[in-house]
Amino acid sequence: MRIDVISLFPDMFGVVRDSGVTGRAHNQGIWALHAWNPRDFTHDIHRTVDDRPYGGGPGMVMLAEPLKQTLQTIRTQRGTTSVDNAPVILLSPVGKRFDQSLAARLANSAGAIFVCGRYEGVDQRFIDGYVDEQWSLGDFVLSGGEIAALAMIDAAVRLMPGALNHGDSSLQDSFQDSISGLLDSPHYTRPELLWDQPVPPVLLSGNHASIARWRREQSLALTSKNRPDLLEHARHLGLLTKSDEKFLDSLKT
Ligand code: 4HQ
Repeated sequence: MRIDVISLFPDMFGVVRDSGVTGRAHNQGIWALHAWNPRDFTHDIHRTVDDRPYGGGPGMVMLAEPLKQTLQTIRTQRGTTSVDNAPVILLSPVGKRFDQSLAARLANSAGAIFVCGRYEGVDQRFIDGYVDEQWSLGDFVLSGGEIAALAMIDAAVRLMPGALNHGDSSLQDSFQDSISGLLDSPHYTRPELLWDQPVPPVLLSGNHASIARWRREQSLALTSKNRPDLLEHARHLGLLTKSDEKFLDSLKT
């Protein structure tokens, strides 16, 4: 997979290229990252990338022309023909909310070209003419699209075959389950007694059925408390057993 990003701060993408799971996957050639600065595609003495908004108002708007020039260079390098129809994705709070299914879609694709805006946003004519999709990290305002793009790249790359240490897809499965179904249960490691708090004894019992039931109940209780929307969704999909419902009932009393 090849990811291109257009950003006034291309150095920010060193984080996913060089560290952790995504860094190792990059070194293994599982994915490639190319970061482009639209300032390098300006032609005026001040290397201008923004200007004042028509109609007035605060802040500045990113110029369409340097973004278009950057995109044309990327398209030439990627090869406009054949299988490479990488979508141009703008990070924006007005976009479709990013989730695990979009991460999986990206992970299973040949890649994407992410456009990271700064200031108040991007000239709408660039969006109308060149952007295929708009994705949002969530209902909050960032200073730029970079941190949203970094989060999305991380979520996608870790799903690619070979990216995780835990070879098989077991980790991915539990993650998928926890997102589409219930929140993950708590984890414990050594020591057995820490700050006067013991590890829940069931986890030391060696009884795998009891452990599975305990984890399930922890997930149910946590999801009920923090994400009742996910619990309702899981119920709607028929993912809750009679035993689950009985346990949830017992929480109410
Ligand atoms: N932005 N999810 C870039 C965001 C955002 C989000 C605000 C995008 C600023 C210039 N991006 N503009 N939320 O808050 O993706």
